[in-house]
Amino acid sequence: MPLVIVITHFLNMFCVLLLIRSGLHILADHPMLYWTDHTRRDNYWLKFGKKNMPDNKLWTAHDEAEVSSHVYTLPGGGHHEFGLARNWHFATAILWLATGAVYWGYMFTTGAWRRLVPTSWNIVPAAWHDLLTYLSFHRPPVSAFHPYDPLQQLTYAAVAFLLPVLMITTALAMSPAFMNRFPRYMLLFGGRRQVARSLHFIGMVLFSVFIIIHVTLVALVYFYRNVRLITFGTTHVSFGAALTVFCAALLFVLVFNIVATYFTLNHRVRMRKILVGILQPVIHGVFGRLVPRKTYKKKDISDFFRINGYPPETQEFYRLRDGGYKDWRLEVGGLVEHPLSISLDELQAMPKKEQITKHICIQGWSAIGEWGGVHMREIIARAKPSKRVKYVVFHAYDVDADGKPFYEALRLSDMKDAQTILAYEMNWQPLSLEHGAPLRLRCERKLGYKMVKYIKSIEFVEDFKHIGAGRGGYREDNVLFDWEASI
Ligand SMILES: Nc1nc2c(c(=O)[nH]1)N[C@H]1C(S)=C(S)[C@@H](COP(=O)(O)O)O[C@H]1N2
Ligand SMILES: [Mo]
Repeated sequence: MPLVIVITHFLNMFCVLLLIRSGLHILADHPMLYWTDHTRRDNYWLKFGKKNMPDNKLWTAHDEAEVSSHVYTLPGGGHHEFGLARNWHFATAILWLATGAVYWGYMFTTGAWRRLVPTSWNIVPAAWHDLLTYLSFHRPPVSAFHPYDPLQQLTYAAVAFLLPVLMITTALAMSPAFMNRFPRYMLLFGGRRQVARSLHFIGMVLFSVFIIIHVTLVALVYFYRNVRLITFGTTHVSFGAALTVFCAALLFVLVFNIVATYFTLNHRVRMRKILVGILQPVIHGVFGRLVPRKTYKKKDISDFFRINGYPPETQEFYRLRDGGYKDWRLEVGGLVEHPLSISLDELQAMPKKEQITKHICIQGWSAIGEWGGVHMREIIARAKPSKRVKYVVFHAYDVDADGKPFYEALRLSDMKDAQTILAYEMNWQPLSLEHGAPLRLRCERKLGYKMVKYIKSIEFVEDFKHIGAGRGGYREDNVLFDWEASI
């Protein structure tokens, strides 16, 4: 075994373990899997949570999240650490992809792929024979391994070449930016993001089953030989030296996982800063160019649309609501030439844009709805932001128990998308209280948490460091979500 195989094998194991642990935490935040994008509370095919949402009172998708153990999941612990779980997942994915690129590069440039990818159908009966041998608790003779026996060769080929393709293709299909830009690609999954999400989960299960069987067999079948190949790539080395390296590597992985979990839970903000520092340029660089364009038909509209974020409970908002929003004004300010104060009637008199789009919540659920409103381009054209403006901040009426108002900052460039609108209508009805009355943002390249409901004002800024905790949004400040929100 050449050294690059030894090293990439180790890195792969290291990454896959982190990917599984962080992935399970992500799943715990919405522990239901579906085959349809019209996710309801009863049409999942698999559910891990025990929570059932009541019929008689308002609940949110947030209420459905489960707490996951920090032994099995990274970081685990409280509900909404899962923003950090996502950051771990994506940062690890980058290392895993790089490892895979080196491994595949080596395999295909040297012809080593021939050791794995079968070139004759004879391998099938041979693998079957192998399987029967293992099932009868025997092992094939050592001469059958050159370097792998047929059953090993077949499974390794699947795990090294097919499973990663499944994981990568399904991962891409879950990004709102990617999904909305490449509707044809989505046809691979019947146009459904939840199919990709479910297959991504099944791929993880296959990986896990493989790991369990693989590790068991490595330990039971010619361990003396295996441990030398795993560590030094050769059998011409002492067993003691091989075992030492082997144990040291495992210890490193174990300690890394413990430290990573501990550090993430106890230094959440610093951990976010490190991970987002790695991720943001990559995510913006790759997904930031994808201009959304997918729209749906009237018949595609979901009959059920989850809610996230309760309606504001302030006297100020009650007064506006009870007055039918007659006194509500959209205040537009910040670094603009023309500050605006627009009533709902005035907004409704402006050119109307309608779109039927798919909503993706960071937690995992989805739904399709019609949105009618005013193009953000229209507001920008009237307010005339200064050249210095880089971000647009949407301030909302809802305030949490600590008195912190909801807000989110987005790039000015995202506001220019054809699908970025201020919606006062959903499914051809005035926007309901639950879904963000009187006005909410739709920016279809983003995850749901960027689409601020109950809008109070819009502020054009050069930087958002002075707002809230300075991380560019309420969710970023309080539950440490990433800022880009396009994957
Ligand atoms: N003002 C405000 N806007 C908000 C939220 C919120 O809590 N407050 N939640 C966000 C999240 S996480 C999602 S998924 C969507 C949900 O929109 P919906 O409730 O209309 O389904 O709104 C977003 N906008
Ligand atoms: Mo969300």
